[in-house]
Amino acid sequence: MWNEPVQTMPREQLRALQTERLRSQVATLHRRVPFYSQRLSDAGVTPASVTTLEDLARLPFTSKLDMREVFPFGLFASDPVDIVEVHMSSGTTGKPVVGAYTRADLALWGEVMARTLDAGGAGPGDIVQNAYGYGLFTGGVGVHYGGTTLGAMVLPMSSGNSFRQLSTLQDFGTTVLTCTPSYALFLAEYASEHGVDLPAAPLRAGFFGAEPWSEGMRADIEARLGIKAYDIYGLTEVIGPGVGGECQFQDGLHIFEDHFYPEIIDPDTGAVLPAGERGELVLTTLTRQGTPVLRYRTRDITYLMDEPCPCGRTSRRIHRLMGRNDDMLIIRGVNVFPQQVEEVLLRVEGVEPHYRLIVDREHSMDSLEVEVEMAEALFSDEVRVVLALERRVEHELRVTLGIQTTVRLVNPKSIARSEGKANRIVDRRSVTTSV
Ligand code: DLL
Repeated sequence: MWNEPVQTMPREQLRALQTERLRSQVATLHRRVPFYSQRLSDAGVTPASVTTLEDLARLPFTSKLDMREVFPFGLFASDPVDIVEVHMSSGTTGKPVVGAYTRADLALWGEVMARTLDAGGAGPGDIVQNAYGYGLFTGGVGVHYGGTTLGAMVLPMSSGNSFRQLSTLQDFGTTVLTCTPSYALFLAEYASEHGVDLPAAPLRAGFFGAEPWSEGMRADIEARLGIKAYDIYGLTEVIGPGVGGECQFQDGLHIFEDHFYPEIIDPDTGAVLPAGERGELVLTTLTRQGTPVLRYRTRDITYLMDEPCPCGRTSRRIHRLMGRNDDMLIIRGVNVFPQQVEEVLLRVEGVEPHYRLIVDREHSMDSLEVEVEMAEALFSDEVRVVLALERRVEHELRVTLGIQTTVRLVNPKSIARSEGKANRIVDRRSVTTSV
């Protein structure tokens, strides 16, 4: 096991380590990040009063919205000169969320991702085909650091280009595939269309995450690719992938608790819930330097599993993610908020901000169709004008969201108005319901 002494540390010792690290992290945040010193003093907490892990419950939460307000540098706890890498993902509206890494943070990322891959049996001698996107998204680079730290051979493919993915897989005899679960299924279909027998290939394991998937989808991926499919979890705000992952027993994701402290809360009251009770996952970083977070509300729904795991790791696990309690959609691994779509529609002349988002899965790949009302003035116009406007909105959406959509203009006032909460999302993928 990678870093076995740490991963199998007796719980009491682990708690002592977490306590010491929490105290030091709170002191750093108080000293170095005005946003947090203000929040702590608003909550009447001094760093010296934080002496146990239970004290965490008195500390304020951090939300995605907070991050937006202090974009881009407001949560940096290190000198900008010590930051060597930055990643970003979509925020609720307008501004993205920023994660900044010092050299020590990159080493930490490599360490926790090495643990993630090792937990599913990957190691030196493996050929890891990394088809998560490289760039501002944390998936590609995070898995990459884990693979090289572990001593595997990493093929930095990035996402897309299925023809090349498949030929590389065959030419190199790839043994481990890393990508979103929907892309894994897409690749399986693509392979069978091209007469490639993946179960007969050397491929034996895959590490999938960045979007919701179900046990049913796991069974499908395992059968069609002839591999073991492991669930891996993480988020930009905390580090990227590497917050936790499944071991060979595939029963819950081990959280790397010596670096990331998990709590489950009641999303309405904020009260901390005991193991086994379903609620919102809240994470506190214990060792991050660049952008540490205190009680970050992930919006992800799950529960904590504190029974010992037969693998010997002493960390607590979370159940496979069971959905989110906000309206963030994840489309082909990219986070999309309806508000971002709305902002684009408000900007473009000729359309009204009355819309529906129809999410579907075609050939295992997510698609997003945006139905939007055209303005009255345009209603009588020629088809040519309407088509040009559809392409224009698609272009604007691609620039803002980073994904291709299909825009369909509909008649003015044809989208049902709602008297309460607008229900603008039709998600036909329904993978989150069958966990
Ligand atoms: O998706 C980090 C990542 C990359 C994780 C590659 C795993 C593999 P973000 O783009 O910030 O970071 O999106 C984070 O994605 O809050 C969850 O809602 C969702 N998510 C991530 N992993 C899983 C998973 C990356 N295994 C958001 N199951 C999170 C379900 C997941 N949802």
